[in-house]
Amino acid sequence: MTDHAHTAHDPHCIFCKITAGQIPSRKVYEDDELFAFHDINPAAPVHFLIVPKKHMLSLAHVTPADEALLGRIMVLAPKLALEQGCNPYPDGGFRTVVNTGTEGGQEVHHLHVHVLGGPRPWKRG
Ligand code: DGP
Repeated sequence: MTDHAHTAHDPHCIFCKITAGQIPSRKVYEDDELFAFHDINPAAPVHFLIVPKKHMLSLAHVTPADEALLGRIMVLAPKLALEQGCNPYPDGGFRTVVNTGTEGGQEVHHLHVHVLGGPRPWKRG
């Protein structure tokens, strides 16, 4: 089944396997559309990823039909950041990162938003 520009599930995609429970992860959050889990290689004391369950390759592939879904990710990020132990704004806070394409540093080609936070220094950043 296809949903405009995207595929519901790519059986070869590691993040599709994670959201489907076929590969274990440390889950942070799940609803009908979104899944969040801890990064396997954390670059900060708090480092998790928020992904859409449907397979979307990257931020370069989104369409206006994705506006609500992307908005939901951005509204969810600060809520989960606090729940996962990031300190509150303004002295705490968190970083959100979306790597897009090879030159953008994207290694997993399923759209994901990194949320990083916690006391510094961080491993990267
Ligand atoms: P990016 O470079 O933006 O595509 O980041 C991909 C991130 O995904 C990277 O920080 C490591 C993480 N990652 C890759 N494979 C797995 C996995 O199997 N499980 C988890 N939890 N994270 C993964």
